[in-house]
Amino acid sequence: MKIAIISDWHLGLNWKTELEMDSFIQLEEAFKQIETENVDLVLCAGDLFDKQLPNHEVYFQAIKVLNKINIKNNIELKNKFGQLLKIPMIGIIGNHEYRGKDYISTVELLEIIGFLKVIHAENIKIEKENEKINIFGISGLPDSLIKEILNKWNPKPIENEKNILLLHQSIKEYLPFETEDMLSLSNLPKGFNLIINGHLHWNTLIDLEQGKFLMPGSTVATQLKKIESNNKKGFYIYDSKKEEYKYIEIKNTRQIIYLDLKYNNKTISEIKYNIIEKINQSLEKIKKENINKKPFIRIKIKGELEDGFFSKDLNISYIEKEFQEKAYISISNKLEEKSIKESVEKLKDLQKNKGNIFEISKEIFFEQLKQTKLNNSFDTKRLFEALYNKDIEKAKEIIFKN
Ligand SMILES: [Mn+2]
Repeated sequence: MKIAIISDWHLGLNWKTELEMDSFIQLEEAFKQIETENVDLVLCAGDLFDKQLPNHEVYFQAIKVLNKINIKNNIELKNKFGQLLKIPMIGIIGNHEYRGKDYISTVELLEIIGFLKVIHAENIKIEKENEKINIFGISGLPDSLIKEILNKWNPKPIENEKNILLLHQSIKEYLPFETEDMLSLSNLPKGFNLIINGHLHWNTLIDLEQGKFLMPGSTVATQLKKIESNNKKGFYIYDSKKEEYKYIEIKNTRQIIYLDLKYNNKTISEIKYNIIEKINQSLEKIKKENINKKPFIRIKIKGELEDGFFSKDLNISYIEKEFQEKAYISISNKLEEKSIKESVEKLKDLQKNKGNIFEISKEIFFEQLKQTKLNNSFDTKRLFEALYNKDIEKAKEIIFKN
């Protein structure tokens, strides 16, 4: 059997922004490519929609895309209402659409229209020419519940047949943080030839003891994480007879570029020109790859400014405007100022030495004046005394009559 494995479409992502059609366009492109692979079955590991309750426009676009998919239902797969499906597709509910058993999820709405069969804590046998594959699946559940519910369900792979399990969970080994309850590769259910996990938006395929662990990743970039920008969006094609897997990138997806820039002792304009240069280099690279969509460029700036320069003077919106025709740019500015760093240190010292409030406030005042570079133009001590005595007229006089 030939099986397409795809996940996390996040239909309706960035709705009401310039990027609102990306999730639909990229899903349509993915299925156009899947159609050419002559697959028997499509498996989808959750998060088909971005929101629990999308608006009608999002459903409209979703149904429009799904209606165009042309994959014959040769295995005669039916939904739970006994209707033959328009697409031979089996899916699970992801955390983005999970609403509990008392409510209808977006994915179940797609099921009743005939686009897929939804499974939860159950399995279904698919047969084609003497080949039997059992598809098991469970909805994406909170970390605090998944182990307990998996234990209760206790999915049992069927001997001498192939067994595939669909999950939508966080996995310890792939995340920079972990919770006690989070599943790890070592406590995944045993005995499956293939475990497919949605939820994490980058693709991977590794060997486990008995079989494979595969994450198709999302079909659209969501959180703009660095790991997502290093992987191109796509899906897997699994040939169960040949035991072959291939990852296929979706054509013409929007590119995400992640620039981590660190500076030391640089002025604002040096930094500004360097950022512009780096953006231009990235745009050149994209041009060479013949991608005609405006990319995302996410820039993180760190490091220390030359003395006397202020982080707030880096005009981020100027850079964003400069490139608005060519890229979506988001800059996070974490530059540190030398003088502020030093004054904070000094204040810490003062506190340690138990300076009184009057002395501390005086120190803060002088430190802040120093940063404005005005402290040579008038008598700062006199100004402080005047302000301390709430004598505004006197303070004005000291500043302006110098
Ligand atoms: Mn997701």
